[in-house]
Amino acid sequence: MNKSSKFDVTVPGEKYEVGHLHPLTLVKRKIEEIFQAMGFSVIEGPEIENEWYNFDALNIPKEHPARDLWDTFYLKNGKLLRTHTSPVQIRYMEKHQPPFRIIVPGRIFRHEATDASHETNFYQVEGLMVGKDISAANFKAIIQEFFSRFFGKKVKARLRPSFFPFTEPSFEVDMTCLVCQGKGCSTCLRTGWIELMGAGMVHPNVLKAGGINPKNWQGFAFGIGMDRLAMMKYKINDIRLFYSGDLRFLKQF
Ligand code: 2NL
Repeated sequence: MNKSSKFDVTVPGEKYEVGHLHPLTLVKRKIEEIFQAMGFSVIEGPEIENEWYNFDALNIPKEHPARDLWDTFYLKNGKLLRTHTSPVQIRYMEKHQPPFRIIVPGRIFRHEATDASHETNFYQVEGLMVGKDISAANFKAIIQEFFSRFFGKKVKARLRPSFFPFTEPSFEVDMTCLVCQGKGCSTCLRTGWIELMGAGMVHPNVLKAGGINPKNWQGFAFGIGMDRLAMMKYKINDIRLFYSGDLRFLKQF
């Protein structure tokens, strides 16, 4: 190199770090892609809600414990932080007549103590499909297909009876345990199944609250914790890691 030259153009440039998407963003986008391919629209709505949209319209009784201060963050103006994304579905029903199929991903809030599986701020995705003859069998087929595409393996779904005020009948939904492929292991407590979400047929009172006549229409709804899905997919054992901002965690995705 010429000694009078100021710059050595052959010296490698300085390396700088490039950021990337958060694991929850990756999971949200994957969920949206899979449901959009099955004909669902992605809808979003406000995080600050009122009691009508968050509770009353969902057939949740006035004396229900979830309304308690321990579970809901109430604001000074009588509003609250939504505890699920269901209010967005109610708002959607008010403006659209069936048939429709939507998913609603979003941030939700619960006033509770945090630990490895609980956060006060987390993410959920709910789904709602309403039509002339939509049944629980349609739900089972769609969710099984969703799980298979999301986890990239053939998995089965199983419905067990449960209760939610906004669906009747209601189910807990289990999926084949991916650690042992359903053979039974310590993760699934030897059952071969992992509980993942809740679902059911939309309660007639909820359709009515959304301005839809339950005599003409029926449908299913479901709710999944997005953090929980991400934890299953990436084998993460503490929900708080998502919100820690810890680069040692984030750099793995
Ligand atoms: C759970 C349960 C669920 C729904 C959410 C829903 C919404 C409308 C009408 C009826 Cl507008 N249902 N959402 C239904 C069943 C279960 O979530 O445990 N999620 C983690």
